[in-house]
Order: sequence, then structure tokens, then C-alpha cells
Amino acid sequence: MNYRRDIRNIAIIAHVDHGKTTLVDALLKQSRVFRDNQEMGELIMDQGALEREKGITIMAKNTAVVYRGVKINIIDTPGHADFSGEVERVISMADGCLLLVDSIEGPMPQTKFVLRKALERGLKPIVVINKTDRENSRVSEVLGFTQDLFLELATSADQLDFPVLYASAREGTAVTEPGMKGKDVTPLFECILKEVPPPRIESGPFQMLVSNLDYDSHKGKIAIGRIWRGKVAPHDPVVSMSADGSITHYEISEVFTYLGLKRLEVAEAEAGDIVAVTGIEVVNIGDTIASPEQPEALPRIEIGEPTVEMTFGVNTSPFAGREGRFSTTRQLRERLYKELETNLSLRVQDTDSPDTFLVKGRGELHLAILIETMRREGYEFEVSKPEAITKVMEGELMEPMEVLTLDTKEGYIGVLTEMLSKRQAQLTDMRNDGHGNVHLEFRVPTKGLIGFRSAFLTATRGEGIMNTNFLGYEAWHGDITSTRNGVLVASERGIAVTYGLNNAQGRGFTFIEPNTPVYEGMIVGLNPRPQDIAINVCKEKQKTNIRSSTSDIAVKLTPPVKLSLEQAIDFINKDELVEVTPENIRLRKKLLTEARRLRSISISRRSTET
Ligand SMILES: Nc1nc2c(ncn2[C@@H]2O[C@H](COP(=O)(O)OP(=O)(O)OP(=O)(O)O)[C@@H](O)[C@H]2O)c(=O)[nH]1
Ligand SMILES: [Mg+2]
Repeated sequence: MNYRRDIRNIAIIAHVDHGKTTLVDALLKQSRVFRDNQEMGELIMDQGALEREKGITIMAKNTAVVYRGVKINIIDTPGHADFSGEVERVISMADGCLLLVDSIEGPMPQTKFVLRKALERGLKPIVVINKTDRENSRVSEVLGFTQDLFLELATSADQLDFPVLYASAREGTAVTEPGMKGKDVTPLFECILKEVPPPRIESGPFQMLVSNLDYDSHKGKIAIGRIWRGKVAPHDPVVSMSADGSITHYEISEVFTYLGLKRLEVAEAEAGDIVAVTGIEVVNIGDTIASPEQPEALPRIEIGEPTVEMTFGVNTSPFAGREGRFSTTRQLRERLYKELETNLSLRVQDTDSPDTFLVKGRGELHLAILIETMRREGYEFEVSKPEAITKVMEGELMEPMEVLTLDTKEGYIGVLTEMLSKRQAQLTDMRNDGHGNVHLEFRVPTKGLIGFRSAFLTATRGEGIMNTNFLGYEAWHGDITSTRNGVLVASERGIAVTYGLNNAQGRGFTFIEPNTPVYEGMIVGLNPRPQDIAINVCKEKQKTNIRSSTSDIAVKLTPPVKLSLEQAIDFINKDELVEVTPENIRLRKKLLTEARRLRSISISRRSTET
């Protein structure tokens, strides 16, 4: 067995926001892959438009730095549970991981999830307690919790013997003892070199596992992954081995390795390194590319199952075709199926209706990011309420369960436990810190979490953090009755006016401004009572010659409640849809006329009576 002593491959893993991407900034800056005067900015790896806007990493990405002559391939991963599939997809490329833990929050649900995955794969862990610059940091306590987590998850005794560093990713410092004053991240570089085993390589013909795909309009598909055996160079003949066992012959066009944010074209790359190759037209994540001399497939990447599903359909609103560039069934279908190439934990299925597709993901945010991405690309379509994916196992109906953790102020315990008991949640842990903060843990069916995020933020006035994590399947716990109130529904097509909206505000909250075009069946507000109310928001005040009072002249409307895409998806009920276009997000009833809605209610009543 041989080792590539000039390379280390590491993944950076943590709970959301614990500072992974910021730490990568520090590693990049201090390894001088950038010229000193080059403007670098922050969160350099978060290059996607949505990543920048939301301040979160959505896709795992590769970069590399050189330290003391050793190339360190770094994989930055997302910390949000909905993108867990990304972490599972890429950690197979690494031999070690930096597990970041926030020095105040301590290990969180996703810390546990990603650490478990990393230890199962046998990665050598280095613990980095991060954000030690923060005022209330409680380093020794957090270290204790982290040790407990390792005791729970380690698969072998040597995994318990992990090095610990104390860092401020933001200040670009790391030290080996708590309380020491740091000046740079050198101790972290040194630790990586010393602790992370160099890649073990087998001699023999070329073999690589494809862990990621990229696309270039000139070069075509780019397959990214780690070389496990042999070498690869431009013009080498190779075979690509797919999931169904089929083998296709290709010739490699170009070979790239990573340095900083760039890919460097190289004449040859060897086992142990992470490379990007072009020339393979048909290839999927999980496929093996190998020399035709010894075409052996590597084990495929296993990714957890999706837990939430919703339909994506062709836009059937009266405004269809006005605002999007792509709106046909064929365009929608092609786009969704194309997404499967890179979005590994996503599933797409045709349904009985040719215009509607069932899309399954790892959570509401996973699906919401896809919707937002498509809308920005110019697609218009409609989506249904997300629902938990149930399945039948040994004749029994099963549903996904999650751990929900809430960190908030004590004063909200009552209202939260009440809200959650309606959602079939069970309180499993409660810890007070003695300063009015409380940490709550629940077991809750996934279906009970749908729509909970916005309710939680409202109930805690934004003073709360919530996290969820998939637990497994359990026997169906029974239906949950909807907790949302009825809506105000436009009864006529037209343009909403102040007078009409003012009438609507007499009934509840509104979602739209004057001058918004509306159609019959569009949802324009929320009723404080359970029933839906049809209301004409386009209605003008009757013109009379005499003004009855001066107060009529200027009606002051309360500003509308504007729902974001995620809130809109969270908000709707089963008989409603969100219409998504590049310009607007509208809520609507599935059945647009009141007459049809009333008929369907009476039909469903009759069918439950019989
Ligand atoms: N005070 C302080 N803030 C930090 C430190 N490291 C990161 N942050 C801040 O924490 C926030 C999240 O940092 P990111 O680097 O985006 O976290 P992440 O782990 O990459 O987040 P995801 O990729 O979304 O999971 C940002 O506002 C950072 O500026 C640190 O050492 N000290
Ligand atoms: Mg990040």
C-alpha cells in the first residue's frame, strides 16, 4: 500500500452557521493562493446567487490550498439539514474532516448527523471549537458536550482520540490551547498535515468515483471526484460505469485539479487527488470512470431518502403564460428531470396528470430552493402544499419522524408546547440556562413540522432558533387537523383598489397592495376565523356627487403582509396552490370559483357521511 504524502483531503462539516465557509476563507487567504492585493471578500465559496442572498451554503464545493508543499483539498459542505444529501455525497472524497462546533451553541442536531456520517466512513476527525472571539463563549462546556457526542457515535476507540483546536474563523486564528492568543491559522494547517492521513493509493489502472458534476457550455459535462487508483491524462481511453451496470467507452478530453477558486488544467493526475475531467458525455454522480483494462465499479454513494413531497404543475391560473419564459409541460418536465443529475437527494415522478409532477426532497427548504432557482431561470408553474412522505412497510402505514430542537426564551414555553402538541410532538428534553433561555427537544412527525417554521417565528417574535433532523420511520400517528384559519379569496377578476382592500381589511389581514391584478379564486388575505370568505377587492366606492365626510377622501390601508416564497409554501392548505412566476408569487384556491368550491365541500361531506 502506498500513500500520497503530498496531498491531504478534508471535508469541513458542522451544523448550519457554525462558520465552515468563513474558515475556508481564512485557509484560502492565509495560504496565499490569492495575490496579496487581490480583493477577496467574505464567504468566497458561497458563489451561488441564492447562497449569497441567504447567507447559507447550499451546495458542497471543492477548493484547494498548498501549505508547506502539501496540497490540501478542501470540501466545504452545507450545514442545513435539508442539504444533508450534499454532505453524504462528498465526504467519500475525504480522509479527514474538520468538525466545527460553535463555542456558544455547542453541538447541534446537524453536528451529530454529519459527525455520524463522517465516522461511519472512517474519516479522521479534528474538532475545531469556533467563534471563540464571541463574548459569551463557553469553550470548556462545549468541549464536554462534543466529547459526549463522540462517545455516542464513535465506531472505534481511536476515533475518541481526536485533536481539538480553538478558532476564530472570522479573525483567521486558531490555537491549540483554550485562552491562548492566536495570530493566524498555522496551528490548524499543521494539525491537518499531522493528523489527517495522506490518501492511500492502489497501483493499477485508472479508477475514479464521480462525486459531483458541473457543466460548461464549451466543454460539456465535467465529472468531479477522487482518483482511487492509477493515473489519468488527456486522451486516455476510459469507460464510464453507470448504476444499471452499463459500460460506455469515452476518451478523456481535459484533466483539471483544484487550486484556490480555480481549476488548473494539468497534463496528468494521480491517485489520491481530486480532479475534474471532461469528455464523458453521459455520466452521473455515483458512476465510476475507469481504465478499460480493469473496469471495476466502486461502491455507489448512498444518500438518505427524501421525506417531503409536493407537486409541480404547469401554471393553470388565468394569468398563465404572461410572466414566465418557460411554461409548457415539456419545459417543466425537462427542467425537473435535469435537476436530478446533480441534486442527489431529489426525486421526480410523473403522475396520472401529464401536466403535474411529484417532486420529493429532504425538507421544505430543499424544495423551496429548487423553486426559487427555477423561477429565476424564467420558469412559471404552480406548486402544492408540501406533505410528509409516508410508506407502507410490512403492511403498516409508516411516516417520517424528526427531532425538533428549539432555542428560545422561557416565556414562550407554554405557547410552543401547546402549538406542538396539536402537531403530535412529544417533549423529550428541556434545559434552562438560568438566564431566561431555554432549550427544548421534541420528537415530532414530519407532517407536524410543515408550516411550523413561520408559526414558530411569529410566536417567538423572531427570538428563537429551530432545527430539525430526520430520525426514521414510525407507524402512522393519525391525521393532524389544519391549524390555519380561513382565507380571503378574490371573488372577481380585476385590479385591486384601496376601497376594496379596505373592506377586506375589515375582515382580516391582506396580502396585496392596491393596483395588484387579481383573479377570481386568488387568495388575497387571511381571515381570523376558520372559514374562507370570498370578497371583491376590485370594488370601487360608489360615486356620488356629495361627499359624506372628509374621512372618505384618504382611506389609510394597513400595509399588507407580504409572504416570501417559503412562507407561501408553508401557508397554503391542501386545497390551495402557490403560483410561481419570475415576477410574482401568488396564492390561490385550486378551485377558482366559489360555486365549485362549495360543491366540492358538499360532495366531500356527503362522502364522509356515507
Ligand atoms: N464572531 C464570529 N463569527 C463568526 C465566526 N465564524 C463565522 N462567523 C459568522 O457566522 C456566520 C455564519 O458563517 P458561515 O461561515 O457562513 O457558516 P457556515 O457554517 O458556512 O454556514 P452554512 O454553510 O450555511 O451551514 C457568519 O455571519 C460569519 O461571519 C467566528 O469565528 N467568530
Ligand atoms: Mg457555509
